[in-house]
Amino acid sequence: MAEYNLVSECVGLITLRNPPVNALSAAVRQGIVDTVQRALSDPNVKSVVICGQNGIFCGGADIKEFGSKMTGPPLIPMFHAIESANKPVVAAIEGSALGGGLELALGCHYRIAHSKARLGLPEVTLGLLPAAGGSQRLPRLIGVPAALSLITTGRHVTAAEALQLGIVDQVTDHNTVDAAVKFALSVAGRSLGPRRISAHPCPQQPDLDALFEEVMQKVRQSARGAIAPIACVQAVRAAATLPYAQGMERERELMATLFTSGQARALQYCFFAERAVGRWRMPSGARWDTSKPRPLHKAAVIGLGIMGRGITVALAQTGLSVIAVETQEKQLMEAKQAISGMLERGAKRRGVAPALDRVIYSQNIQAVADVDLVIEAVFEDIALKTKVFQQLSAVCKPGTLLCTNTSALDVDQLASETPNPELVVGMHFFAPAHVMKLLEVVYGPRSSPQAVATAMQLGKKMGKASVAVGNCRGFVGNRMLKPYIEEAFFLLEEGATPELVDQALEEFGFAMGVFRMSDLSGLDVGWRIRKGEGLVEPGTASGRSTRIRQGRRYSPLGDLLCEEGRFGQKTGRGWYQYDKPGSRVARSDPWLHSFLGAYRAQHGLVARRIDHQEVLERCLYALINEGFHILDDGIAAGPEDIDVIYVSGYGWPRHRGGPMFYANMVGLAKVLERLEHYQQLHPEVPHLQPSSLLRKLVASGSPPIHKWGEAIKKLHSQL
Ligand code: 3H9
Repeated sequence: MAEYNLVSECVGLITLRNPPVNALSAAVRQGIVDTVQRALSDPNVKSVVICGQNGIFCGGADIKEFGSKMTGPPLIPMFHAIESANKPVVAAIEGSALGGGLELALGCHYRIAHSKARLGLPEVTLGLLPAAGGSQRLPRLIGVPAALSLITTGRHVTAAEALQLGIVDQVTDHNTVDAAVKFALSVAGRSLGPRRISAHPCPQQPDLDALFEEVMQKVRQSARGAIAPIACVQAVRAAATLPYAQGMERERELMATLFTSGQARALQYCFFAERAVGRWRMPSGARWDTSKPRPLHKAAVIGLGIMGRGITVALAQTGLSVIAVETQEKQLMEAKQAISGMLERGAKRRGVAPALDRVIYSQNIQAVADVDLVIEAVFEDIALKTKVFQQLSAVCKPGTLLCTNTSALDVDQLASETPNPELVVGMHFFAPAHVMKLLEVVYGPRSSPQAVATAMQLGKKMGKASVAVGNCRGFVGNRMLKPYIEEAFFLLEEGATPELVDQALEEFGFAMGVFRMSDLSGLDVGWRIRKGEGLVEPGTASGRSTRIRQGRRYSPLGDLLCEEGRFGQKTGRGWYQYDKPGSRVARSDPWLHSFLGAYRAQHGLVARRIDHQEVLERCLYALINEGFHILDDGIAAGPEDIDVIYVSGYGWPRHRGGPMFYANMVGLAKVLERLEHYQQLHPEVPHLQPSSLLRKLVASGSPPIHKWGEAIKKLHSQL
């Protein structure tokens, strides 16, 4: 709703009231219509100020209303009524003015922002475009190139940038409403014609066609199949080339297509999933966030390899003091140089001073005695990590949280090496740790809720999508990746090429196909893990290797490449070839193709034609099937947790919502049918065996994804 007050005797003050972000729900829209009418018809009122309660102007249209039938007054006529008012209307922007919130402000005649405010049109991130006139007004106000940059990316700008761009008229460090009321008084009675943005054409832009062509090309490339960014360019083009009324019609048409699209549903699902995961429930539905996180002032990182360095930077950037420990002097000096460089570059990008003095370097583990939290990031070896944990237990003050950065090892086993297993959690960072968005917080059966709450809050402070997951081999992300990669290997055996598999996955929207990704992260990583699992047989290179190991189909292709010294980008050769070690441009390698031919001949395999559909079904459904196992095992609290992990850490295209959302969109019955089909063809591949949860969900009528939680609980209670 909206509240109305008369202030300074002649200013009508309208306050949006809809916590927490004053979203434009039906009640708020009705409130604005009513209060604007009241202010305009009151002869005592000379000008009007619109603000939001609780330090936030407006977070835009109410996204929760999108799925249901529209009630209440629509936005567009409401903004027109404000713009055509005969008294000046001033927006007082505190906190955020986003989406419909900024569109409301653009309908006003003047905009005053607090210096800490952020403004933007993020609709594209929800699979939409600013369709309450934003795509038509913003280019008219700030010019086509700047509007394209904001609308196609959804980027938020600071008040200072908004002032520079001409979005706001004034920035204040003081009380924004007071400043806006003062401003409103000063402009009372002035002619409003020049302030009505819709009445102006866009500022002149030379060579408009070339500009749009270039932008469209760039947007298509980065959109990776998402349709909203393209519609955003088309809408701005309409603003630049058509009269306002026709431009609005084009905006409406484009929005109509987007609004009901599967992509918009997927992106809006991601928005809510990220927030739900932040509340990190237990699989049972119980919530742990009632447990108060511990205050953290001082942290330590043990082991300064690539991961340890990134973690040190991430910690220092959140404002913590960090003791960075590496036992070898040479490595310590190298790490110091690398960490300082990363901190300096990061600070330059963010326009702040580098936090160099927040990091203290030491060769001695005793230096961590008084820290509140330690993140161990030594080499991925359980014996080594065990030793470090034993040392830490002896050195650290009572109550210090002990976290292990592991991608697969048993967190509970490490916890059992300490006298206080409740203080142990896993923090699975992704390289580079100061850049990558995802953090899996792994709780063992004995981790205390407070320890997990503290790790989750630390992740949030680092700006990460933090997801609490249970303890199992590979946790959630890597456990699901295993069948995905194995299917890709099997497809090569059966006749596919790395190029074909990668193309299918990249057309689906992955940032990188499985083989390009494997070349980037290093083939030796998986080789080492498979060796640890006893899967790699000696003599593989001689061709004597078997393709059934530990009772199931196994492809030794990755091992064979490693035996050839082909570790991927770092050696200049892997599934592709590179101009030089470290180069990023993957080129087809004729050697690899003849190697695959020879391998198939050696094993009596006849290459067959494999199409993109089969690549997607086998790789993605195998991954999704593992996701259902994970839900069944209670390792992830819900499908949202899995989806956030895949979208923020594994390059899954956000506009497809994550693997579990995708399964829901494709239809659970179809996923089950295809898994059964492939399982019949490949009975020696256990990961194609449909999970019992998937079967049960299909048998119970394939409930929509938001009802899976209920269904899972019911299924478990029937056991
Ligand atoms: C639009 O405007 C379309 C128009 O162009 C025209 C259409 C015709 N609606 O993020 P937080 C909830 S599209 C409903 O944790 P923060 C959110 O779910 C919209 N609910 O807080 C959460 O709920 P819960 C374009 C919303 O302080 C709670 O508020 N606008 C909305 O970290 C707190 O959210 C956007 O895309 C909403 N619009 O960040 C802006 N926004 O507590 C989306 C939030 O139950 N919003 N909620 O989990 C944001 O970016 C951030 O929420 C914001 C605050 C920066 C505002």
